[in-house]
Amino acid sequence: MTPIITAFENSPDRGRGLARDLRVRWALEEVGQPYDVRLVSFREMKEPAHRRLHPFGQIPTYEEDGLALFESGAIVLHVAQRHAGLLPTSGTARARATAWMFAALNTVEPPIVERSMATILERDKPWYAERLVILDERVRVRLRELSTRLGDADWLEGDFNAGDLLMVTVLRRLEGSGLLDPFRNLTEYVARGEARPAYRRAFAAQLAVFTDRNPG
Ligand code: GTB
Repeated sequence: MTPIITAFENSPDRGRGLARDLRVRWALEEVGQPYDVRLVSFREMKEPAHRRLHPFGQIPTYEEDGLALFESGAIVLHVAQRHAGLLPTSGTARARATAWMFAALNTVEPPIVERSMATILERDKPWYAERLVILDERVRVRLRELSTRLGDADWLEGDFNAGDLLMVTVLRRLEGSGLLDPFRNLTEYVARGEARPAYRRAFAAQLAVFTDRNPG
């Protein structure tokens, strides 16, 4: 069966590639696995039929031959385990690449998401400016550490792998914040990820959903 993923019917980012189905699309494109997409509205995401797939009423989900998955990281890991190309074959290298997948989602993404949510939901609060300074610094700490580790390498652990795929999507969430700009090796790292043909196909497919619904 062709896997089916879910994505926003109407993404609030207007096709900028920030919703998390992008990482799943990218992984599927990297390994050459065709997929179908079921678009869901915000209302549908909270209905029982979708919650059976995703207990938290979110996207993305993934269905294939009796398997239903939620959590973008778990889906990317599943795709990477089933197909060649996204994880090294040697056990040690595979474990290291998996550690970077967790680092992206568990160590780098949380402060970035917290900052991004504050800019959306807390902008009108009297303490917003003060809080933003704190949130910015938390993000900068992680960027500094990541930048130091990456150094002048192309990818985090040898060849491009699922850890880089997730890390690039996480860092992209800082687009427009200016926080990434001082870290030249990280901006180049993100650009390298975005230049991959599989990324470009994934981005174009997600953008097409938005432009089809919002012509002109
Ligand atoms: N931990 C889960 C995962 O990794 O899969 C998180 C899933 C998640 O946050 N899904 C979001 C969602 O369904 C979409 S990606 N939200 C609807 C809801 O919770 O009701 C997050 C996202 C949304 C919008 C933008 N944007 O507009 O810039 C960026 C990222």
